[in-house]
Amino acid sequence: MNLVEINFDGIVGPSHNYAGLSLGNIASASHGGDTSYPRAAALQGIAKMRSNMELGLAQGYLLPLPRPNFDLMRNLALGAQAPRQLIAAAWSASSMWTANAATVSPAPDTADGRCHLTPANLVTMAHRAQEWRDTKAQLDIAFGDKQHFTVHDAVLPTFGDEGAANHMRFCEGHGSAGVEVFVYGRQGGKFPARQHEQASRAVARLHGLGEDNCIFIEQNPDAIEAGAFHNDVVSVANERVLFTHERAFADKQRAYDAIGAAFPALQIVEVPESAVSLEEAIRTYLFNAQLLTLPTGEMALVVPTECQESASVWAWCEHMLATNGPIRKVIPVDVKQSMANGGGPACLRLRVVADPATVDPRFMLDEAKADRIEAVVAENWPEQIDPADIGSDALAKAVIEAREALLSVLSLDTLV
Ligand code: SUG
Repeated sequence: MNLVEINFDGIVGPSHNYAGLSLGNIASASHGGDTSYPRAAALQGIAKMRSNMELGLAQGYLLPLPRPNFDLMRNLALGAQAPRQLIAAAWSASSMWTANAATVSPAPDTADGRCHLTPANLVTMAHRAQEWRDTKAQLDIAFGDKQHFTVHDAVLPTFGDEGAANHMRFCEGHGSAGVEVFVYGRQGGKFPARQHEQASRAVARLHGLGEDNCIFIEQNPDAIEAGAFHNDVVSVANERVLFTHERAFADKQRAYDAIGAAFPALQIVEVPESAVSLEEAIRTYLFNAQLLTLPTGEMALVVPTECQESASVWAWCEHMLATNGPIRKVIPVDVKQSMANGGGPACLRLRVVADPATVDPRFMLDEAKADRIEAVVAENWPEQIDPADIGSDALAKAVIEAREALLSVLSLDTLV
């Protein structure tokens, strides 16, 4: 088995828009009502995938979900006079943030030696709660090889689950056994805590993780209050490394000790408040980075260009590179269309450790396919969407036809 990390990015859908739907997500709230540029958004995402492939890394993708969601509109009896935000929910392209598509436990960690995936119920936000069944339909195809994968149903919506965005994995190498860390929030603050502890524990049980290879840690309520609606806004892990803001966890020493006890090779790269404030980290998404192991064995951090534009964040990155730490490269990428809705490079990808030969090839990217996807996007994705356009029949038709053109080019018409 050739177990490698494959990043499955969400292709940004043709209905990408700014509706201010996510309470507690500061970018979403502050850009609500802006004009969006779906074509540019999708091209930015494809450019990021290409850039990671050029680093020599395996790349896959998941497809936009059917929008507008007429089932949801019927379910909530959404006529033309319905509240704008509810109509916008049925149009949301939020499935682009595949870090929320599912939680993934690779085969070396699980009791039955299969890779387990549980789609996230995303129950806290109406526009996201509609995603999981359609997401699962894709996971069922992409990871349909039952000898190597098990795809579960989402956990009961009583317990909010937001998927891989609140999950980290530590290991010596991606193909070796790992320790999985689930980060949950406690309700009662100004903003919703979207990840429930019981959802994390249920996912760990479903995946067959053991007492010694999974840990549950509370997120710092101050971080949620400052706008870190998922843990991946304030920390990210890869192999031995935890890259984190010092205020990410409710009790940082306990968190570091617990991870270190289960995984003694742990290396912590902590960014202190004195170097980058929590607010600046959240504004620039320094931690919503892809921390990647390059074929040379070095680690690279793929950050949004917003980091380069921030004096304190960039000074910290330069300082980090000048020291002898485990992260040897920082690579800025432009994902501004997604960032304006609170989605950085890490939100846009779901990590799956697997042998690429066991994944349905229709979900794997290569340069020729990237060319074809780009051509479909350039020809069919709306150039811009003004908030007043949401709900219009003409735009609905354009969005549906654009997605169908993509499915057809990728031989995935069964998802229509
Ligand atoms: O769920 N934004 C997404 C961003 C998800 C980011 N994902 C991770 N951190 N992994 C969310 O809040 C905004 C949609 C709008 O307002 O139109 C939105 O859904």
